[in-house]
Amino acid sequence: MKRKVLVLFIAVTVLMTALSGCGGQKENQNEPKLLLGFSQLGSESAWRIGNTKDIETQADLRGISLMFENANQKQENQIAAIRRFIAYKVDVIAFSPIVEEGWDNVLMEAKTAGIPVILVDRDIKTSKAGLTACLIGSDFYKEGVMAAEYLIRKADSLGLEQVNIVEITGTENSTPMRQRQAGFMDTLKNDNRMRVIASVNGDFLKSRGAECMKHLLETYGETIDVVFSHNDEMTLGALPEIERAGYVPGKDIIIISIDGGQEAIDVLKSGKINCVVECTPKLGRALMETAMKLKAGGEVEKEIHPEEQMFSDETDLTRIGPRGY
Ligand code: GYE
Repeated sequence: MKRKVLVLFIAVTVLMTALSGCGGQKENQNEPKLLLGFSQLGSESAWRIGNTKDIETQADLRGISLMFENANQKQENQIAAIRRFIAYKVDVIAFSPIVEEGWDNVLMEAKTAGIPVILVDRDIKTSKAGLTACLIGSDFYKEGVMAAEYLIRKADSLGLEQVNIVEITGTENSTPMRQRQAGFMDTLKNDNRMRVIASVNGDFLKSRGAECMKHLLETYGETIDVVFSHNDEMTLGALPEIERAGYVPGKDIIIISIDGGQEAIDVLKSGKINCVVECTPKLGRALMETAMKLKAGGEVEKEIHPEEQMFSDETDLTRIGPRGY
């Protein structure tokens, strides 16, 4: 008898579960508002790690389901991830393209599948129109301009007549590398004190920053007046090499960096970096809001650039709050 009651109880429970599933009410409550596929390009820097954390936090806050994939610095991994997002029929795809060229085919596939694509952080180059919905990222050209304007002021204040600059650049063919360089060079080109004596590729990595600096010091030694480094990681790799070679960074050599992560700001405060141009990784909120608009079929802004500032030995550094990356 007891067994029969148990069997009956199980049967009723199964039936009720099935019925509530058909009605769909319960399922809808648990269904995510939006399924977002995001391909991050890697984890090469504090900036990148802060960016990933911010995107995850902002998705969580809104109950957005994030399919996250890390491409470990390889474009082919990003292309494969985007193809998986298409096969999975996500609502919206977002990705931070490691380099600018080479995305046309996979983006055509997303377009054919009717899935909108958001570019996060970096831009792409394509001859086809309408492959992406928008770009959410920093104005890297402006960052390069701010770095150069600082240097002009610094050279004025020190009364320098000739300024030999070495540049350590980010990942080749990436938007921040191209735009930071262009903004910097364009701003300096009419100032005939300024000479960029070498430009070497450090791939946005601390280890490469150290290698590049070692090589630059061996080749150009005491003629180096300025290091312009495209990110904090490479700067932090370069500084110990400068000290090892017997120079005082921030005094013998002017150090200019970009990103503004906590570690670099602490070093700026200690005087070993002269200027840090901010590049915020906090793009998650704008990304989630844009993805929700796209899912709802709404219009979105074509380009969203966060406001950014500059920190340097010209300003009061005691007021800088915790950076969060
Ligand atoms: O400056 C660097 C990171 O694309 C803005 O990539 C980003 C850059 C950032 O590795 O630290």
